[in-house]
Amino acid sequence: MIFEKIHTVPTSDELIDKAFRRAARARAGKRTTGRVSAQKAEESMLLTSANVLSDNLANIVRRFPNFDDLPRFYYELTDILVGIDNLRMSLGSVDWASGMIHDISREYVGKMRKSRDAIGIRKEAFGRMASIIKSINKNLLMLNEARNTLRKLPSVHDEPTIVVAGYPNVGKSSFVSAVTGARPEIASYPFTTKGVSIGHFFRDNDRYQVLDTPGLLDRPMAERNHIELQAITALKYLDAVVLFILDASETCGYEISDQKRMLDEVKEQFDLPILVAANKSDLPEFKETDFIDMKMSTITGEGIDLMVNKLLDMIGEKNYAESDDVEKPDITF
Ligand SMILES: Nc1nc2c(ncn2[C@@H]2O[C@H](COP(=O)(O)OP(=O)(O)OP(=O)(O)O)[C@@H](O)[C@H]2O)c(=O)[nH]1
Ligand SMILES: [Mg+2]
Repeated sequence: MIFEKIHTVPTSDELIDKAFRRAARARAGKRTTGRVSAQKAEESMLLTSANVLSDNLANIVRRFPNFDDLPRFYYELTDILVGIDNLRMSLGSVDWASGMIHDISREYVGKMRKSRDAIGIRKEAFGRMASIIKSINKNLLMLNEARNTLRKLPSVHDEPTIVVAGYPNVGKSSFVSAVTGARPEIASYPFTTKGVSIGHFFRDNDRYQVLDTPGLLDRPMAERNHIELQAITALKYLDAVVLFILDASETCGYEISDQKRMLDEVKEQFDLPILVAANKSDLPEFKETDFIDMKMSTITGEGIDLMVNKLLDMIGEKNYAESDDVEKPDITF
């Protein structure tokens, strides 16, 4: 997971404590008698605290991913959850502070060498460094909150994906289990209580990902707020096709006409290829409809293999069309 290597971001007080404790230890190590060695001890105290501070700050910045390199899906989610501009600003402040601390230590080492009051100079430097660190406390707090939020994002891989949509109880999870064989991994997803479940399967040595999105693509768009819509929209940045599952037996409790309405909304919302599957073909209540692409039953297994083949064809066609967009040979006869 991309955000896993971000460590806890310390507060100003924690950073200052750590730096000054290490400085005191550095001085203790150098303490002998005489004015020159006393000055050396103060200098080492100053340099140690400055290094601890500027290194820690630089590491905070380094451990956040470069936002321009994030897969678009994660970029969108990061923006919804914490705001990319806010993050950039906070990281910029931390980077600035790291540089300032470095400059202050240079400046005060110089002063110390020309002065008889090494302790006074060192204290003054500490005061300036501490105030720089305190001035970025709100940025540090923001980054730590962002870190805690981003770590909870699901590990959605950058690989061909089938996004499963449909009303509650239509058989979405049953389909995912039928295809992936295993119990899918459940991961939290912004603005849903149920999270997403992610399964994988292999075909001809290629790995595919199946994403079940209960609570996300299972009810009319009009019932959603702006932020939920954005969380849904992020899905379109995956290399994905959508499988819309319809319960053609209506035993899920939703009429086909309502399910059809949601299908139209999903089509409008996503610029992704959509396959419409009518599930529960094993039930006597199963109704034939004209807008479906295929029938299936996740209980008897009828139609599942054909469904998967068709979905993989759609992924292949989509990627072929996209690669075609990029290199248009200019052939004239
Ligand atoms: N008869 C029949 N029942 C099915 C079929 N597929 C799923 N079911 C049943 O329908 C119910 C709902 O199935 P789920 O796979 O949990 O549906 P879901 O879409 O994941 O539901 P939510 O997670 O609540 O959105 C379960 O009782 C399944 O056993 C099918 O092909 N035939
Ligand atoms: Mg489910």
